[in-house]
Amino acid sequence: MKSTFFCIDGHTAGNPVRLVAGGGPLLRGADMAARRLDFLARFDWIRRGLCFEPRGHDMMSGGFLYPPTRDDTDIGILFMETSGCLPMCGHGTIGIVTFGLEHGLIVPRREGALKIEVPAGVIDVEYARDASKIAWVRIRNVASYVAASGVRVDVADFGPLVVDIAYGGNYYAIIEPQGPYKGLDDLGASRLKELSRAVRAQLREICDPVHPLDARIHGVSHVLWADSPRSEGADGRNAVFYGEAAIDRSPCGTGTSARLAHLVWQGRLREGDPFVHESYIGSRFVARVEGLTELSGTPAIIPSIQGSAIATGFNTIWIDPADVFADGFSVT
Ligand code: PYC
Repeated sequence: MKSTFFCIDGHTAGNPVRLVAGGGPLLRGADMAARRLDFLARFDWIRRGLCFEPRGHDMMSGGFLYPPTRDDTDIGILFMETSGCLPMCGHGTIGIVTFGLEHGLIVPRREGALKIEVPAGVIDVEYARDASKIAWVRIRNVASYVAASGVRVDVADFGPLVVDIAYGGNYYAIIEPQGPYKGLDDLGASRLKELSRAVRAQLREICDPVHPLDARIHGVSHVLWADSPRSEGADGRNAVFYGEAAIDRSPCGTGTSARLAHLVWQGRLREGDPFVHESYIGSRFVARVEGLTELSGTPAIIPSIQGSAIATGFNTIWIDPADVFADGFSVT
């Protein structure tokens, strides 16, 4: 029997967000982290079917709303994308909150503010309405920190790179311009994807960063290529690789959080500093180092990310087990 999902599709700063507003499964688990594992164990076919071709594409990303497991939170979010179910997703949160509020799926206890449970922890969210629309969403993200620095990889047909690893809700390999990496414009999207796959594969053999407070969160999943800004008023630019073939069209919320932690660690940003981050396609998030903290003795920061999302339509999608491509596919 086919399974039907009622989705609100749209994008945050150009990167897709598919909010599954109906048809999501009931999950077991005492918190969103446990529910994430339950989803992956029993319902990952839904993610694959909704994210990969022919119903999705390499960049497809989104999530489900769930009742929270804690009295002090308004709602829970489970993220999905082609790379799996992320502990946290910034552009996804901005999109899901926007579409959820605009369509009455999220009812805030206090107008303008939400406390949201995600697999990586609890995040505070602020937003502003503009008539029936949500003008912007600001996330006060989970504590972000530098997990490793100076990791050397040698990429065939490219050269050696020194990579730092930082956490912003997911673990990022951060690569700054150096030696063979002259900047984003020198490479282009296809080459970035090829190189990212090679960098991530090598890193996964060398190290497995583990979250100091939650061992369920571990491993480098994303690769962030940093660069100087292209347009006036921006402080930096990046291209974030995820899954097997995606370059984030948004500046990437968790990537920006990791980058902020990295820049604070380097002494290039301080508490209170804003940071306007440009994406590969030139869209922007406004970020800020909201505070300094620590994670089991490791210095960390609390970043915020602000951006906006646009809903593009309703999408009723079914997955029919008789479809030879029910499980989706990707062409890399
Ligand atoms: O915005 O955090 C983000 C994100 C993760 C992967 C793609 N976007």
